[in-house]
Parts: sequence; C-alpha cells; structure tokens
Amino acid sequence: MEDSRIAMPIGTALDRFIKSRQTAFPYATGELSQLLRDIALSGKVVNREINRAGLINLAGAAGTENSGGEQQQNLDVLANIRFARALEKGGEVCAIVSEEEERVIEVNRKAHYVVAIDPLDGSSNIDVNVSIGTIFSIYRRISEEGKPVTMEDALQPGRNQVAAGYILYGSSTMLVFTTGRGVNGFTYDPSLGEYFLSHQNMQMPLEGKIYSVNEGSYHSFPQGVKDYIEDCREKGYTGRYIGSLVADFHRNLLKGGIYIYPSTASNPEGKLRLMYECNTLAMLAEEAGGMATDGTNRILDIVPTRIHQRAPFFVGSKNMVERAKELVEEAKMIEK
Ligand code: P6P
Repeated sequence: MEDSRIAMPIGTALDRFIKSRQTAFPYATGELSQLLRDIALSGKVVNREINRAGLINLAGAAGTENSGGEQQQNLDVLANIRFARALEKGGEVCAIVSEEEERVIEVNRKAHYVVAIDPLDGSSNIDVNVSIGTIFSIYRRISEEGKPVTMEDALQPGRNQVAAGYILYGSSTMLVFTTGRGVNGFTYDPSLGEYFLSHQNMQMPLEGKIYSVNEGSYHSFPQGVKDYIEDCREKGYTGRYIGSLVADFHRNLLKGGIYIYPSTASNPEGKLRLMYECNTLAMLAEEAGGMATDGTNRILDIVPTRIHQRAPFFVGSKNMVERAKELVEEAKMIEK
C-alpha cells in the first residue's frame, strides 16, 4: 500500500497537494478536499483584513462578548462571519461550533461534516501586532444525512477528528493541517494568492528546551505544575510565552517545547476550549510525534459534555509532556 505520507515536493500548491492525496483521505469523495479549500480561502480573506486592520479601523474591541463572556475584538466578529459564510457557501458542512457563537449553528442538513472553530484566537494581540491564528477541527457527522443535526454530532471526542489545522497570521501566513496522515505546512504567497508546501511531514522534536506558560498565575497553579516549572528552571530551559496559543504551539512544533495552560484561580478548568483549541492542537501534536494531555489524561479521549467546555492543556514534545504528567501525578499522590 503506497505510503500516503510520501512527500510532495516543496513548493507544491495547496490545491495540487489536496488533489494528489485525496485518494488517501478518508471518505475520498472530494467533500473533505473541498472543505479544506473553503477554509484555506477564508484564511486568505481574513489574512488581508488583519494586515489592513489598523488602516481600515478594524482593530480594537467590538464592545460585545463571546460565548465565554470574553471581550470580542472587531476582527473576532469579522473572522467568524467570513468563515461561517465560506463554510455555508461551500456546502460541505452540516454544523458549526464556533467560539463566537453560543449555540451549534446548523448549516446544511444534507452535508456530512461538522466544523469546530476558533475563528481568531489571540485576538487581543491584534492591536499590538503580535501573531494570531485560526484553529479548526473537522468531524464526520454521526446523525443521518438529511436529518436535523444533533448534539451527538457536535460533542465528539477529539479522537474522532478527520482533520485538524490552524492558520497562523504571523511574519508570514501559514496553513498547517493534518488529515491523519502526517502534518504539512503551507506558506501563503499574497502576491500569487496561493499557499505553497513549505514544511513537509512536520515532526515535533521528542525533547525541547522551551516551556511556555503564563508564570503570572504561578501561585495558583496545582503543585505538580509548580514542580514541573522548577524542573525546567533547574535544567536551564528557556521560558517563552507569546500569549497567542497558535504562535507558541507552532514554535514548539518546529523547535521542540511544551505549552501549558493549567487550571488557575481564575480558570479552575483551564482557560482553553476543548473542542476548537485543545482537540485540534492535540491531533496535530500526536500526528507530528508529540503528545497532549490535561495533565493526566489524553486530550483526544476526553468526551465533551458542553460545546464550549474548557480543559487544562499540556501539549508539545512527548518527553516533556510525559515528564509534566509524572510530576503532576506524583504531586497528586502526595496530596492524598
Ligand atoms: P493568558 C488568547 O486569549 C488565548 O486563548 C491563547 O491564545 C493564549 O495562549 C492564552 O489565551 C493567553 O491567556 O491568560 O496567559 O493571557
């Protein structure tokens, strides 16, 4: 059986890459391929608006709140509209779970895919010109085609994902995604309006020397997290925390490292959302040889009960996430 990870040459256009590997995609009817194209296209539009935000008065707060009561930025609202419209027009999506929408949005009852999305994560960084990102997961619907979408379609564990990815609006704009056969990165060339393969079959180093955590909340961290941070300090690791999940994750994917958002006093369940932040990056991490837990349990095995539920999040180089798990569990044993 041909290994579908066989690398396409660097510089391959996204469209050609998707087409050439469609046969290896699950349910290779072209629907998932089209859905990935719809997401990539929306990313181009959002990228353009981000780059001009300061010029067309798009930066700043919208004066409204999202599902979690967090301040929405103008670009949060705009990105949500762009992705929702593209997914509706594309016709491949039966439902959308979005950080910016309170409830599940039913789109097309005849379609086969559910998309969970954070249209623009890290948006509070927009005004200070720090990298931000779109994070998306794709699931196969469970309910029968043509019937109303059910909560069972939306509340699937991360291990059910058929695809996961992010768009990083950074010094360059990149689309990084997996369909369960390795992780590939595409760099956007705005002069041609196209994404080109720039990072083939990305592998997360098993070990790293970078830990990303907001140490401002150190005093309310669980003891095991404090022990792990001490362990990193004793080993002379570097602390790097951009405050934008996709940017921190992407750096760790390339260089090795761990990102931690544990439970804190202000976020007892952790701050990050299981459906469209933790699950997405957990699938990418595992596909690239990394690991993702809630400190103890595999993220992808958590069965969600609410679409916006949060989870403590430890993701990155396998050896680092395992070391953190060891110290978290040791601390729990001592506390018993
Ligand atoms: P804190 C951005 O709001 C975000 O969701 C992630 O992108 C980022 O890693 C985290 O929250 C930052 O949160 O509490 O450290 O400012």
